Amino acid sequence: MNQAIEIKVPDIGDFRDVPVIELFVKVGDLVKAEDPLVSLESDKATMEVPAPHGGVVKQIHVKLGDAVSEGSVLMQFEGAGAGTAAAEPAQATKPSVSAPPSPVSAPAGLAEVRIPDIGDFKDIPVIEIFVKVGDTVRAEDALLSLESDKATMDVPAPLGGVVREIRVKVGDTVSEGSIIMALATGDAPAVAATAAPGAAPAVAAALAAPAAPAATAAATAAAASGGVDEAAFALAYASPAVRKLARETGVDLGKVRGSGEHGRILRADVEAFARTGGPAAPAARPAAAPAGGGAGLDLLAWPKVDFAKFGPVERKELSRIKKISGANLHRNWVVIPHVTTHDEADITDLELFRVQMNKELEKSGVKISMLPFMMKAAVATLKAFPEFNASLDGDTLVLKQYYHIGFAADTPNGLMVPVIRDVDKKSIPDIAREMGELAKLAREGKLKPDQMSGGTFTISSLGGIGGINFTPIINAPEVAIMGVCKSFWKQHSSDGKNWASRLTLPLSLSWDHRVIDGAAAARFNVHFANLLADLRRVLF
Ligand code: CAO
Repeated sequence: MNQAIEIKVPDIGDFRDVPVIELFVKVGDLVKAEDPLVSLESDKATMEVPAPHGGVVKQIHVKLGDAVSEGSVLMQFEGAGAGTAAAEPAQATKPSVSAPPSPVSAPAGLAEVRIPDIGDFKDIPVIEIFVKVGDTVRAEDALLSLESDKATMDVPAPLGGVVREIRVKVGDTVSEGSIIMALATGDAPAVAATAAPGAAPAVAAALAAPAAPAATAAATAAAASGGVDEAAFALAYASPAVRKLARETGVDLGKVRGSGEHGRILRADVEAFARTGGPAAPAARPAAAPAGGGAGLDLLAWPKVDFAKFGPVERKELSRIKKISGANLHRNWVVIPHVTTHDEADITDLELFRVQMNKELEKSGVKISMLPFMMKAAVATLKAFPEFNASLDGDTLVLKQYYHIGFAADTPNGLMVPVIRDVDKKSIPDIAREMGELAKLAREGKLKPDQMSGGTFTISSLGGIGGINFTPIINAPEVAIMGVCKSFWKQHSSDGKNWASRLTLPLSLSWDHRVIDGAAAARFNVHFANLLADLRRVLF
């Protein structure tokens, strides 16, 4: 006898009130055991609830956006299978995500690990993979390492399991949401589904999407669509069910623009793509960005010299950070019309004040160098010259109303630029303390992406080392950078008659001539120098 049976949300670990983001079935659909029914997505994980058994969908009790928890009734089934099977799902999803740093998608025993929120970073290369297929990992174990031009980041396992599949290789680039590997969790078998007697069908289904068995569909699709980019397919932000659908319908997932939250590709996106056969319109490129092929400079080839002909040499590969930051510096130098304006600030009084302040703070353990004062002076100057606290977006200038100041830090791995947020709201000792902490993290290679992003202006201080002037390279998309060298004593006179020795700080402001004019840059420096000469105007 056919009878209706309620399908409930299985055990989903500690998650509560998780929104339904996708419904894979409608009333009247005939589903098989383990077919995905709905997708739930919290801020940390995406979970597909599979059918515990086959049946016909009689009623659906949830709609997109509804928040559900373990035990919430999702739908009712009717069918022969429904009457006999247990009400509990065959294999409840158990993400057991205690403090998951990266989002997972867990279709009944198989968790797809994605790149977590890594700030504004995009297309970051994978530089190392710490695990191989078959390895057992615990939650928080490092899975792989990414390296941007500014930081190296380890991506930890969001939950424990056995590595079933690795979807990336060293050198691939990834962004937030890219799927990097699949972990067999809970009771799921550790070996390939086909070789494991009793492997959960959902596991097999999930694996079938990217694995070889789908080759026929993929090959047909490739022929029809001009070839599937497997690397882009593997990294697309989509659930296993959607990936499977893409394979079945011959859609190259890498070309589909996701309409879901954070660009997640939904079933409807794949269906629409399959219908129209074309990719969604490409995102508009900001006009300020350089053309992909560069400026097409027709330059002489780089000279190839056998240096060993002239004397002994040693070859040493550039560090990874240097290689990446070098590429960024090169782009910024070539694309931005840099001009550097030099000036000097009289910091005689400020230095006395700084020394006095350090005496008073001796017991607190905070030591204040010239840099925190320069940060404060920079903010006050940026407020007076807002176009320096801006970025170009095509023909539009985006004027920022916050003051996050980056500072260049010299580290054994290369140059890093940590950012101190809301400098306008912080005291000098607070800035000094935070700067010390960030500089330490930078030297240890432990800066997090959000500690290096969002800067609006940068100060590059070589004052602790030496130099008279230099040309700092603008840290795009910022439009100006203040370079500072070592202070020195200089005879100064304002009338040519009375002379005095003044401690003088050399300033080198590089600015983007597309945004800033020479007169504004000279005024900026004068304003900045005047503030340092009388910092009471900034501090009080
Ligand atoms: N003139 C004279 N002395 C200065 C000075 C200046 N402009 N700036 C700093 N000093 C002094 C400090 O007071 C300190 O003196 P004491 O040891 O006697 O107290 C000493 O130089 C060392 O300072 P510091 O470098 O430790 O501290 P800081 O706050 O000035 O700088 C940091 C911190 C992280 C910016 C710095 O250590 C650093 O890495 N600088 C290099 C940045 C760089 O590479 N820039 C080039 C990038 S290319 O565009």
